[in-house]
Amino acid sequence: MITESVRPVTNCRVCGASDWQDVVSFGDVPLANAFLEPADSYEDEPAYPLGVISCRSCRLMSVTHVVDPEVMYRTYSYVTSDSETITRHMEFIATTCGERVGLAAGDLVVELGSNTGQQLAAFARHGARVLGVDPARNLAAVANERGVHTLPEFFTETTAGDVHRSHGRARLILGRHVFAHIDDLAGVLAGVRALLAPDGVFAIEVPYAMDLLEKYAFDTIYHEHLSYFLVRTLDTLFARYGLKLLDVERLPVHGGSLLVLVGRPEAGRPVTGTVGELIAAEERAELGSDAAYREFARGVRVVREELSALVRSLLAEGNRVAGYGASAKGTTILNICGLGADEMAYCTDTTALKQGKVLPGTHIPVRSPGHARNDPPDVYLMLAWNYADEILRKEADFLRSGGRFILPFPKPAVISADTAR
Ligand code: DWN
Ligand code: ZN
Repeated sequence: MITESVRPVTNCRVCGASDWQDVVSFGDVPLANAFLEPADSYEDEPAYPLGVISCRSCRLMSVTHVVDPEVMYRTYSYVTSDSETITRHMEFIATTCGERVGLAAGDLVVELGSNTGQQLAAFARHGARVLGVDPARNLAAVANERGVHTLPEFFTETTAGDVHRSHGRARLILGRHVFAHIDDLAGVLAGVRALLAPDGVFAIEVPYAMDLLEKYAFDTIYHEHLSYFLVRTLDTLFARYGLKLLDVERLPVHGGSLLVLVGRPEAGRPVTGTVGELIAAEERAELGSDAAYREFARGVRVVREELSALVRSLLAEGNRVAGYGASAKGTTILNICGLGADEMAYCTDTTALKQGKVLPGTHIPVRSPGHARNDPPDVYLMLAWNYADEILRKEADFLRSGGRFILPFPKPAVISADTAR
């Protein structure tokens, strides 16, 4: 463990309480996106404690330890996917948020964690003025090259003030799969208040804790994901920091997410019925009680054991197994299930930045789809299962020639040409 870059969570970042229920603990695990160059030895590879706790007061689920964001994000390997699923989703976000905010041509849209600028490019096509803010210098450079102006910074109150002075107020501030990565929620929300137009909307997309709990999808647990939110927790959070939760929508993207719209209370935008409906569903599922999290921990133990046993039995039958998608989630699965380079031939991934490297912790080599096509395994462990439909369509030939996929959640299952949807 590298002690100077990590600190244990003490007080809840949403409500300030410190009465935590221990949920799961995975020991020391390397960072999910810290891909390595192939080497003879990986002795110095950093690993940090990984586990989840639940705040008994507001039911935020949090990782047990926070790793310095400078370590995790200044150079980043995850490039927003250009898959059909995500391309369609980004168009949906641009249309839906545009309509809900009532965006007019020339209105400013600012995105936190804007990666290489794909989402903002969709807003620009709809006529918005766009500005990205992303701490990953390598990705901000790519976004700037494609013409999406991007500041290589963390979004803080200071950054927000600078953007306000240089660009004016934003009618939409967007954070897709970045809000759950932020420790200083007070600072970021102060920045949002400083930059948001009086009738503006702050829209975020976060993994939904209900999906995590229902599917036992423990692979979404890694150091980048500091928070797993329920709607009731988000409601508490925004009220605490002078904002108002306006709308929530469950979306299938990234294995189960919430699109959350937030505004200034004084703007008088209406609150939709889905907010109360989802809070009521969370109450019905008794997500305020310790029992729900004990049940999650039990399910995680079962999936972990079954998945590991399934891969090992396929190997014992003489099959060659490889990973499909060197996702951050995949790093968690492989490390937590103890599946390494002895078990997995390689991991295929479309991201050029990842190809030729090895996965954190397990040191499984990452290969391009071209390599995978020329040297296919018998079975793929689907590590990007959130794109399962798209991948099964794309890999119809692999399935037709007898190849199989393992889908990990909610119960590990083998998919062949006969069973593929
Ligand atoms: O929150 C986060 C989410 C949104 O993105 C980040 N903390 C990190 C990242 O998580 P992830 O790596 O688990 O995300 P994805 O989008 O599920 O990653 C899929 C991986 O699989 C990418 O590396 C691309 C790859 N892929 C592939 O090789 N072939 C994906 C598809 C669809 C494919 O057909
Ligand atoms: Zn709390």
